[in-house]
Amino acid sequence: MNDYVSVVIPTLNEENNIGKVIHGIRKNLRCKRCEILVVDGRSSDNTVSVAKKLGARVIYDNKGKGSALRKGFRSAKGNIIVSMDADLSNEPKELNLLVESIRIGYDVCMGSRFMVGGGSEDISGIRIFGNKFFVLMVNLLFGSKYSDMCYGYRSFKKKVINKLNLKEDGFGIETEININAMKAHLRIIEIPSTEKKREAGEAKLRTFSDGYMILKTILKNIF
Ligand SMILES: Nc1nc2c(ncn2[C@@H]2O[C@H](COP(=O)(O)OP(=O)(O)O)[C@@H](O)[C@H]2O)c(=O)[nH]1
Ligand SMILES: [Mg+2]
Repeated sequence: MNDYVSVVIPTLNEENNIGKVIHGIRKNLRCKRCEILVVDGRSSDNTVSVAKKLGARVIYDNKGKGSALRKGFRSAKGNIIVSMDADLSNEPKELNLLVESIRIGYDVCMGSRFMVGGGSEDISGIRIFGNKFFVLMVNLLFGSKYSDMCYGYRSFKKKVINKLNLKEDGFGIETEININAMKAHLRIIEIPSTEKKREAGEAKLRTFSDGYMILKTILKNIF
């Protein structure tokens, strides 16, 4: 139990959510040593001051969610890393399941909204359709058995981050992780996760343009 857990949270204008997210982590995450690492995309609101006031470490990256996550993963001090959104859509009580999956030997653990026990209050019909299409495509192309993709609530063994060879700057990052975890023959587990509705502020993902980016991510990685 000498683990050190880093919870990496990309943020862009989440001043009304980030405080509750940090409190939720503190209340629920069972760990002796942990850090909350906020990777801010140069928010124009008070996200950074709220996060700092509540004791999070803050670093900056303004190239997109994927770029922010990559920077956060590099900077994380923990041997276990959790990626979590800042909009209160990820349940902090699921944190221990994510962490435990790494403790018992998996390299990557991915929350899934489409397994028994999972769900989403925040995904539209068109995004469910797109997600299912991408999941099917990746499963056929890379021999995986994923039930979800494009969902950011995950955990990682820090040691395997380099093997994931991550390059995506935007919302293609989750898909890139799914594909490269398969290519690197990592030990992968999915666990059910319930996605709540974003509490305040606006979603940054644009269904069609980011959907196109995700498609490009899949095609790029075939070769
Ligand atoms: N640092 C950084 N974070 C971002 C960026 N875009 C989105 N995020 C964060 O990534 C998380 C997921 O974004 P969100 O808009 O909720 O996407 P959705 O849930 O897929 O609709 C949230 O914590 C956002 O604040 C960005 O360009 N930079
Ligand atoms: Mg969201």
